Amino acid sequence: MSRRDLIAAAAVAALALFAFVPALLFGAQRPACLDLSVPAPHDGMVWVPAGDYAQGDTVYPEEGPLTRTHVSGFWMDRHEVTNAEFARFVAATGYVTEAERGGDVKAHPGIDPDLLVPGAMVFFMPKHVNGMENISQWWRFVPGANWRQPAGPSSSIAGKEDFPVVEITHADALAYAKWKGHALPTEAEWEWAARAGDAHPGDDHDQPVQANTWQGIFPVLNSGADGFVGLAPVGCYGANKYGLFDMFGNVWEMTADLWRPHHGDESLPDTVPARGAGVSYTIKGGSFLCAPNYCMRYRSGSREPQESDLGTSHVGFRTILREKSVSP
Ligand SMILES: [Ca+2]
Repeated sequence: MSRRDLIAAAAVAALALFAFVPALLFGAQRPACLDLSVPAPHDGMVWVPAGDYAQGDTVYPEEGPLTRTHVSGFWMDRHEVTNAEFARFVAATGYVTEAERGGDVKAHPGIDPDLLVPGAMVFFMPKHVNGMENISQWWRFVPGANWRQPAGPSSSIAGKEDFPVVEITHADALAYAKWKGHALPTEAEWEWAARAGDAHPGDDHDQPVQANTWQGIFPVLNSGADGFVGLAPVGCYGANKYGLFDMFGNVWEMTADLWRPHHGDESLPDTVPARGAGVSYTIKGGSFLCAPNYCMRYRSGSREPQESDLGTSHVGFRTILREKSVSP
């Protein structure tokens, strides 16, 4: 997602009215969540062993071509970074996030100044939509939205200490990771961790049961059949074979990699300024907004670009530790 997506002209589309489907609103059952008071070994991380696999998938064009990839073993946070964890980082360092500071006009020439004030993107569920091309029907840039008040000044994270931190930018996530002595995973590392040992692509195409995704018709009807209609605390669903929670759904997760439109494209340099229009990083795993009718990206091979200095309410992150000396 980028600021320019918001102001793109909507394509003409038939008026879609989804006034009510009351039957789907019954029967939701909340799963039991991970008890974060129980300490995990290696400071909440699990070991992801080395592997070779066919990276990518075949559902959307940006997932190809399938590419043979090797990753070395690494430690990975077993759950997404929580509000409580990010608060400890901010308390220790005095760090101020980019959403709290606002965008840099030099990095976004020609953009509407209203999209550069301190703030971030917030998802709102519309009552109806006119086609699916214009994302501003369900996404808004909200002045004052940031990790402390993810839906804007009238919201807060009180009581949501175990929810994944959101409205975080790539630079914010990197700063947290460095403070911990960790790193952000590469796309290849993240995808291998999400595969959990399955070297073959395409085995995870079905909407996952053990994940916080969207049940119903995006963006107008969410039955909440998986227990949550919005974000969930981390660790509410079963872990994968490596012990990793919420790799699919809940929040998209940032990687260290600059966005490339497909695998094998080496036309971009490895290092560019972290800020600026057109600079996007790859995010993985889908979010609570992923639904079969719109965004089947609750899969290991799915990927999207995320503007480097724009926080949103459905993107978070987890960190890794490349330290062979402490591997099992
Ligand atoms: Ca996730």
